[in-house]
Amino acid sequence: MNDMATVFARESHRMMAAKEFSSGAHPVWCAGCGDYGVIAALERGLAKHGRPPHEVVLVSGIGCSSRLPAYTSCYGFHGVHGRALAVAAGLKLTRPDLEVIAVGGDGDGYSIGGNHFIHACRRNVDMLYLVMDNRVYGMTKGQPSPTTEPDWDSRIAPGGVGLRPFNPMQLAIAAGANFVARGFSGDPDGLADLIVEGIRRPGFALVEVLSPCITYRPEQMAWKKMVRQSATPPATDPVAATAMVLADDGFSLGVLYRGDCPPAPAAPTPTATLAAIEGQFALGGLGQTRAIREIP
Ligand SMILES: Cc1ncc(C[n+]2csc(CCOP(=O)(O)OP(=O)(O)O)c2C)c(N)n1
Repeated sequence: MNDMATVFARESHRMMAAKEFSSGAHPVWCAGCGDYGVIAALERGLAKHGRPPHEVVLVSGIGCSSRLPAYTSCYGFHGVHGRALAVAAGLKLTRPDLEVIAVGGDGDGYSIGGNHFIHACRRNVDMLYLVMDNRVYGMTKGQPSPTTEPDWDSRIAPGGVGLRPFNPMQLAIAAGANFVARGFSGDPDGLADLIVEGIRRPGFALVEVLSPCITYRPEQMAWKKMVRQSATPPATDPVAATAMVLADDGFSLGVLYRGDCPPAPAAPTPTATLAAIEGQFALGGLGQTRAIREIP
């Protein structure tokens, strides 16, 4: 083992403090945004989990909530709108040694990223997906999202969109996610526990967080009076879990579903060198490979 590897191995086994997961950069979020509670919970959860920041990668798309990776000391990839899960799944399958966590908003994950969401659940890739659901597109000034209530009246959608919101928990269970839980940004300790369990449970874990947008949806401040711990123990059968989720008003917190499907296997170790792979994609000039020139 070289010197750096020895340091890392030692680091992997020491107690971590939540503040070690903070980058020190001050979030640009509005004062009172629920996402402050989510990052506090994530830092506490990661400290409890015990892997050092350099072994954790946070992958996000675009949105206020998707800025989260920059506020942590973990590796981060703040990518393209709706594509966090595609990047995160690829990373986890090729680097199973890393703790991979995708984060973002309901617009990012359930609108433009909806297809990736379904297939990440279906593939059951071993990672955590933390969705900060404020039922609105915060960053782009308040458009309705797939989880917005049909009658939410706003300047951009007068009288409401009139569409039934979809239920992310139901969708995740139907598509094959192995762990489904709901947390609240106003309960960072409870959320931290859900995050730890979601990380540790093999397979795809969805932790949906009710995280109010105080700027475009100030009425969501009332959520703190509406949330409560789920009265039903977590279901282990997808049919029972679906029935439970459908009967719920969307404010029950805790683990809703714990499955036992084996996670997607890691990708085989590539045998080709990077230069050889690059060569296959080179178009013309000196980089053109024999293989490409031979294509009829
Ligand atoms: C391809 C593409 N389409 C649209 C946008 C504009 N856009 C940026 S963030 C966003 C929605 C973000 O909403 P959400 O994911 O709910 O996050 P929040 O800001 O509420 O945390 C949209 C539509 C974009 N950046 N890229």
